[in-house]
Amino acid sequence: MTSATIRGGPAGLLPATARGNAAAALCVALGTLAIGGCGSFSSKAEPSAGKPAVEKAGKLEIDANPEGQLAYTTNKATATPGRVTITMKNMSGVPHNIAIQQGSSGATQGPTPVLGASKFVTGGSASVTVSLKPGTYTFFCQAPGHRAAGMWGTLTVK
Ligand SMILES: [Cu+2]
Repeated sequence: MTSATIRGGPAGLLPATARGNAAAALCVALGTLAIGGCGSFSSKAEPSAGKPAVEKAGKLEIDANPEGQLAYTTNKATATPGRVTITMKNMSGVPHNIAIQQGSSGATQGPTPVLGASKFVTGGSASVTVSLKPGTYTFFCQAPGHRAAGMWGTLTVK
């Protein structure tokens, strides 16, 4: 792994940067024709930032990107301590779920326990109920590669 990482690291990063620059240049060139179409070229390693999801009466809704991007519609959620049912609507054709992990290790899973997970769904909704104490949690999709691609966010309980 280490030798592959050393050889592949810089070589693997350069094309991604080049693609990003090309995409950005294309966005500038087509700016007047494709307004709003360029946001999706932002880094895939970061979760999408939308309006934070807020728990109400024990229910929290965190939806999957409806166009099939590997992201939820927000990367932030808040809840009060206690039982919370998290529902994910996924209207895309890409199967996703939503899982809740203690702590925050970003785009990688890390060692902290996964407290619960919904079933995978496409074209509908799935939910998971967990009991949460005050603290920081991560919500993420368990489909291989999705969290690494940015399908995760931070749930703050207080
Ligand atoms: Cu997913």
